[in-house]
Amino acid sequence: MLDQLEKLAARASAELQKIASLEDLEGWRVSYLGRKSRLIEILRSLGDVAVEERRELGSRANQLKNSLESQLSIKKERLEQALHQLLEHNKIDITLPGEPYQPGNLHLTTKTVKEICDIFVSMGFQVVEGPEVEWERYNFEMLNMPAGHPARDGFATLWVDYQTKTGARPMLMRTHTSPTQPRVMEKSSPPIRVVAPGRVYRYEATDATHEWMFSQVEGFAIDKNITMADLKGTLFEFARRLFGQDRKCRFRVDYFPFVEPGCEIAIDCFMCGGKGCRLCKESGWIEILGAGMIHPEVLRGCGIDPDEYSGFAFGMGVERIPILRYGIDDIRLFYSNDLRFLKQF
Ligand code: FA5
Repeated sequence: MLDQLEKLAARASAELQKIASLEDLEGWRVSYLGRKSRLIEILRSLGDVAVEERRELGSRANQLKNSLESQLSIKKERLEQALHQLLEHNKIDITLPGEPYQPGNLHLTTKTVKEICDIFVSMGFQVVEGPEVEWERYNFEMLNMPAGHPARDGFATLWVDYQTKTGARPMLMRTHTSPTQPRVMEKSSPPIRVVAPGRVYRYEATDATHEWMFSQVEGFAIDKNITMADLKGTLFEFARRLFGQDRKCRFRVDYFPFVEPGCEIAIDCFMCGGKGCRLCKESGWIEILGAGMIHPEVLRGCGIDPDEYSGFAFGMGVERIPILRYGIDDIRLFYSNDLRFLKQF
């Protein structure tokens, strides 16, 4: 028994040295000095021990109990001191004034894209995104604009400096969001109803209504028996929801190689009320989107049979919508990072 006590003393002291937290110290106390600990058990059972042995064992057990108790209180004091120092060191003065911070807000373009997409989502369209650095194949060829097609000139292109082994340079900054059409068509089959927002790039001189980088939202629907009436109904409903019933919409024939027939929608100029001004280039109208029935060749090129399916597509300039709504007279304000402008929306 005496031998057991000595081993217990050695183990308890060794363990105590390793303890680094008050929680662990409490655990140590319970196992060596708690009611169910071996030491207390020995003390409790002294009555059953032979008289000759009892005195020595009792005195050693009590000695050990006192020693462990004093080691415990020294350790506790040290740990509390260390904790106190740590808290003092990291003390936060909550009475000091806070650092002022400027709350941010979403960019006007981001908000508008979200609003446009929400309208189409409520009509059953799904939102997808395509890459901004695009292959010539998707941006032009699969949209019925093979190399040398004159319509390519309308999309003043920023080419990426990347050359294939054969010397071709097929990579570009997408000039419109229409490449999402072949990308989606290749991977899925009708019925398809998709809107695809994103940034596009054009190598062109900037003015009040033209930027070299701007945003578009593409939309297209492909199914059996889709007609021009579906396109018109969808876009008029969209324009009414976005601009209200009062704004006038003009639906006019236009040409894009990837649709047949093609059209454009314009909204009457808010600034001059349709009389003609700098913003609308004296026309009274601001064009917001191009659209049409997807060309059968485009469908066929993506593995969709044009005798069975038809579809409509549209692509709108995002910035032109807040321009119309809030009377912003220069598109260049959007990306010149002037917080006085951006914080208004
Ligand atoms: C296109 O980009 C076609 N991909 C649209 C389309 C899609 C037609 C599907 C048919 C079917 P366009 O180049 O016209 O078309 O551009 C579409 C819209 O983007 C324009 O109506 C205009 O609102 C906006 N936009 C065009 N160029 C600029 C520019 N430089 N800065 C700001 N917005 C522009």
